[in-house]
Amino acid sequence: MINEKLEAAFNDQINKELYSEYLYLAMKIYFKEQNLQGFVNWFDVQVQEEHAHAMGMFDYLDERGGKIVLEAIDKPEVKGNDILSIFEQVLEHEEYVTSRINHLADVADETKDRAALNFLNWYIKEQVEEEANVGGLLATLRLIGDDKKALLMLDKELAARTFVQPVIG
Ligand code: OFO
Repeated sequence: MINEKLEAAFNDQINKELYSEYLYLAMKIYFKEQNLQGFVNWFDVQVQEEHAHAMGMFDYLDERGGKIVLEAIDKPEVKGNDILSIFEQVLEHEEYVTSRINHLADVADETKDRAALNFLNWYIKEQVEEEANVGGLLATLRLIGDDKKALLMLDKELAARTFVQPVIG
């Protein structure tokens, strides 16, 4: 049986992962409007990944006999209105998610739940990858600047990204 405080922290993180899914779905709209289909595809994959992250925790909480409680998902707020500021927000958001995953791991540590800590290691590693991917993309976008041709080349590259169902835990 899972500790109540840890159960609440897992439920909170499920909500945050679903919010991430919702936020990336909202960002995808901008790229659809710009007709940048590679970016649209990148966000599609991102949306599926976030859904998988939420479901990984959902299934884990269930497996541990915890009570799953779904709260309302906040309205997604896309702050910027250009590619660079949207990706700055993506990085900022991933850094925030990292801090929440670390918090969840702290609660697992506090409650001496070694199994949960072991499970959460997957998410800790995933966040390193997420931040590195987005950070890399952001650096490329800064290099591209106003170069439309280079942007279209990047768009083509992003069209090749595919979703791979992660094996979590
Ligand atoms: Fe779930 O990793 Fe992004 O937010």
